Amino acid sequence: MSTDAVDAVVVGAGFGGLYMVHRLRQLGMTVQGFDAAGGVGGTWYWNRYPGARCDIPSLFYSYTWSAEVQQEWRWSEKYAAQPEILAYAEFVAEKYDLKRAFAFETKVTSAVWDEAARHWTVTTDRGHRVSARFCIMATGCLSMPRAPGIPGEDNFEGRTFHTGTWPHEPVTFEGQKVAVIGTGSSAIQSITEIAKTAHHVYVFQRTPNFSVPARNAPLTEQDYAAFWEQYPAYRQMVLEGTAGIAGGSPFRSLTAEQQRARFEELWNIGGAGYLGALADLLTNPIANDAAANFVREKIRDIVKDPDVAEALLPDDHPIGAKRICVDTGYYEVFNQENVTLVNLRKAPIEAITRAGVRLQAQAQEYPVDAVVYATGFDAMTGALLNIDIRGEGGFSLSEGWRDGPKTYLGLQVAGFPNFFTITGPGSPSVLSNMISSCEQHVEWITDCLAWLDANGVDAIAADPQAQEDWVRNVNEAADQTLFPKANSWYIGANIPGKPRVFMPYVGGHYRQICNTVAADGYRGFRLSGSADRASRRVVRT
Ligand code: NA7
Repeated sequence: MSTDAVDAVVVGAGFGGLYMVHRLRQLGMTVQGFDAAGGVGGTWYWNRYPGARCDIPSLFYSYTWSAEVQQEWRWSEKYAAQPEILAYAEFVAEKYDLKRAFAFETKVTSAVWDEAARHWTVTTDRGHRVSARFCIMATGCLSMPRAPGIPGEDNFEGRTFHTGTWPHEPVTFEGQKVAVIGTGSSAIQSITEIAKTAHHVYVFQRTPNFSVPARNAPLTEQDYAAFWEQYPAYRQMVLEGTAGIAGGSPFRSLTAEQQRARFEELWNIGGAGYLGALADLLTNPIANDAAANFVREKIRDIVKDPDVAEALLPDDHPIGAKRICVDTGYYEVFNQENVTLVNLRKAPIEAITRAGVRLQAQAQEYPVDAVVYATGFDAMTGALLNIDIRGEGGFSLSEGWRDGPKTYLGLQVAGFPNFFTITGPGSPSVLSNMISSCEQHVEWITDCLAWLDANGVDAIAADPQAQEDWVRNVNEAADQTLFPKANSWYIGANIPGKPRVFMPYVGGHYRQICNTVAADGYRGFRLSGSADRASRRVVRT
């Protein structure tokens, strides 16, 4: 097998990988990208289920690194739907000729650090073998769909779907009976769409979730004008690392009436901004209860059948400690004749049968034409650990992360030189605006690579002690909040046997910490070797 040589391999053609390729090229590096998908877009390539939509406003879920893209692209709605976000990724990829860097429909199977040669050897399921000085993982946080592992899944004779790997061809549920398994964000978005045409939708709920109305709407000229007016201040907040941080007052500084007015105001505005109702909503259990009770009241108001309403009330986690869902008519859909909530707390699913879904104990069966698994992802670490990644001494990442992921700043792993993770565990990632976080990591990595060359440094890897300190910091930050109180995918609780470690960094000032580390000559990183690397660039013909 011949080995192709480049300066850097980038795994993933989502928003992180696309921008990374662009910046590497600007450094004059040769790049080989890989993606299992047939095109760019990452999570937005795969999640084509009905109703798939971003839960961050489109104007903010946009790249800021290209003034041309900002001027030329126009979002049609406050919260863009999946096809529009995918079109945006394609627009950027075309504009900057980024697709050329990628081999699509190609899964990376291994990445192995060659100690002597000081480079990574990356192999794929299509026979590529590429050597690269840098290996950059832009593999996404929600890119490894999780099959629920219910007995009999293969026996079902109807159509089966997973929201995270939705087919490209049009899917119709017109006149059909459909089972949707799960009530997370993907289910909550898809149920309302599927119920528009299906004969009947059975919603199999194990754990109720909090959802707030999106109040989506077309974007107007005035919306754009208002956005550009506040843009410099927003950009400043992004750079200071304070964008998206709750701006409300603390619970105790408000009277009960004022609290209620605040909840009502944000409920009416719509969106996940509800969690910013109080400054201490995610740290103070009493404040959290008040915000949660307000939503429970809304559910009782909206859902006409009191038994169904009761079953929909989230009761096992603080609001926001699991990712809050943002919906369009979710609770209302249970007032439709053609939607039934199946409460799995009364009787769990025993098996998928040839004809549908059978519950335990009750021996009740729901015959359906289609089953939609909206059962989530092996989040944050799943895609990385699906690749055989080996660093110094052949040590594998899966061995190193057996008790949970360990990184320094969510950017690097001790023992894995010149290996970077964009929005890796231990960085704000899924608890931030993912596009902003991708940009920040890409820019930090770009600066780092330029600095290595400028200083004649061959390789960089996290120092084990700095990594331990950072992991402790990530845990301590989480312990100051209510996040660890939920069995969420943030903590790996949705995957049987996955170590329970809170993965995103919620301590604040993250961007400044990364900048200071760099300004201090990459404090906490081990720098090794010295070579005139810039003149040893891999040139591709
Ligand atoms: P989530 O939020 O992980 O939701 C998965 C849902 O599937 C959740 O309600 C689970 O219930 C349910 N589930 C999983 N396995 C089963 C079985 N075996 N039986 C019944 N129900 C099951 O994934 P999503 O795709 O909705 O959203 C992921 C993120 O994407 C979201 O947070 C946004 O950031 C975008 P459980 O709670 O485990 O009882």
